[in-house]
Amino acid sequence: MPRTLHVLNGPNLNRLGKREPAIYGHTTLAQVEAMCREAAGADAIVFRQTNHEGQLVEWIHEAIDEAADGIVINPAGLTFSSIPVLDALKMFAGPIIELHISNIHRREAIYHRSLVSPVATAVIAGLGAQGYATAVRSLQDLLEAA
Ligand code: DHK
Repeated sequence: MPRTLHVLNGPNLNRLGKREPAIYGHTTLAQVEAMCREAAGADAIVFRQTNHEGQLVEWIHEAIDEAADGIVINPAGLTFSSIPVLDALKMFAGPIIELHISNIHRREAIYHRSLVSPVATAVIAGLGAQGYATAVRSLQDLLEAA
């Protein structure tokens, strides 16, 4: 039975490819989406990006209400500030992989304390854009093992 995986992205990720390429690389968000769909194989991908906290919260609600099988989320800057995103993720019963393109623990201190990690099944940080494909495949592995 094909699964549905939601890949949700927060602020400024729409500018991947031209945003601080020394940190985030040259891969665009569209290319990231294609990488996720390729990695997913027969499973369906819902791929979204927003610069607005409330929209990200509502998309998490949709993943809950639509009984998504898993979530990959890069909350971007909201990782470190958003109680609403954390509270929404607490309501999701499936596996959650928190994904960061950069290794947030090697960056400025403001990026070191994720509010999301306590509710994430796993955290991937520092693999670059390829981390998204790794996160999708890891979700599939977690779901297979469940
Ligand atoms: C993306 C962002 O936009 C930053 O705010 C995070 C994360 C890091 C990333 O590496 O994907 O700190």
